[in-house]
Amino acid sequence: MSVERTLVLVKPDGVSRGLVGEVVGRLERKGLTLVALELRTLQRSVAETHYGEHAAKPFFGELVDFIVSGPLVALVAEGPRAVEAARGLIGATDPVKATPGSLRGDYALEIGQNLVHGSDSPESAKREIDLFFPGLS
Ligand code: RTP
Ligand code: MG
Repeated sequence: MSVERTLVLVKPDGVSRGLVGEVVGRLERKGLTLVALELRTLQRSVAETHYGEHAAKPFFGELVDFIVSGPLVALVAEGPRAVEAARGLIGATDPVKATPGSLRGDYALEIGQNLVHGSDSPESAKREIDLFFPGLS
């Protein structure tokens, strides 16, 4: 089984609602290992690079405004198939459709404030980890 690393963000809504421990705890209890973790407020340019694949979408401006609106927790988690494992814990993009038991399914209602980000592929994980924690991918 190949060991992977993935980038997870507890978005500003998760930090302001006091859900950092819940997110980190679920990752840890699943068996993923924390490799890096930091509270930081993103520069707009970093947010635009991170979400660059969505630059042409109508919600891009709101997405960037939201992700820079306050401190977030960025972390790198490691484990077998870590990318897929973290996405499973996080749940579907639309929190109303996310399975109860997932983080978004349990704690969010709005697609624009869906609590957590997780890399969507090993290639995205490498790009995102290089952006947030150079040298750790
Ligand atoms: P994320 O990148 O934040 O982990 O979310 P995701 O993979 O589940 O979803 P993605 O397609 O990458 O979309 C990134 C974020 O953009 C917002 N979004 N809004 N209004 C809309 O239709 C819409 N679609 C996506 C969400 O906040 C989503 O997390
Ligand atoms: Mg995504």
